[in-house]
Amino acid sequence: MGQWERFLEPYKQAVDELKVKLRGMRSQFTTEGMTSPIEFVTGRVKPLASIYDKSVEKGIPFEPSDELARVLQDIAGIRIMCQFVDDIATVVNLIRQRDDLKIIEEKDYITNKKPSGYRSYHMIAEYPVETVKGKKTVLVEIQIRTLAMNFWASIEHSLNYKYKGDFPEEIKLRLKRAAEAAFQLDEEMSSIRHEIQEAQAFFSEIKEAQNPK
Ligand code: 0O2
Repeated sequence: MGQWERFLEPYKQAVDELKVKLRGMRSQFTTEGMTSPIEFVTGRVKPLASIYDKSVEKGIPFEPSDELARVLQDIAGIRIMCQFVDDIATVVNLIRQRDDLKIIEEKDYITNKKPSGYRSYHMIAEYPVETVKGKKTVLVEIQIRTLAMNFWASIEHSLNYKYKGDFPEEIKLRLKRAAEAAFQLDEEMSSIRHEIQEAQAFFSEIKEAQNPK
């Protein structure tokens, strides 16, 4: 097994475990007949090419090391998507209460959006992974955002890949406008949250009546 593969193994395990655990939270809410603040959860181990780019950007050697793991912080990444902006605070509190995650840093890019227009709530946490050689604590970055924030970020991320961060002025302007539109969408949805949730509860009752467990 290669040295990178060995180094990344606990991060892969952390991502796999946390996806199951956080998706479990969603189904617990549903089972309890409550609306879940979590819409869906994704996760990834940072690809080697991105680890390379970030190590160059941060000025650290591109090699599997404790320094790299400490500086990068997001080798293991989890993303939690919510329907409404208010759900984000609920999810943040649920995560703060967990015994298996020790939060070491929080970055609120919702109150303080990035100059690019990026909005999201980031939590950096320590997570213990049981390995055959004993316990290994790894850092995990958890990004919590609405569906609208996620839509904007994934489009901007692909364009960033294309233009390597050097956007033509026209694209920059359009992205700013799109970020504003995503913000307005979140505001509008929040204002009719009650109606939306009533309709969703109604439809899930119908579905359950049609397919009883
Ligand atoms: P990927 O491909 O998602 O892994 P720094 O950039 O060094 O000042 P830091 O500490 O590295 O900041 O992390 P930061 O900015 O808190 O969060 C980094 C991650 O947040 C990014 O990871 C993205 O996932 C996301 N992110 C931050 N800013 C933006 C943005 O302007 N647009 C988009 N689309 N995503 C953003 P990576 O490693 O850059 O990318």
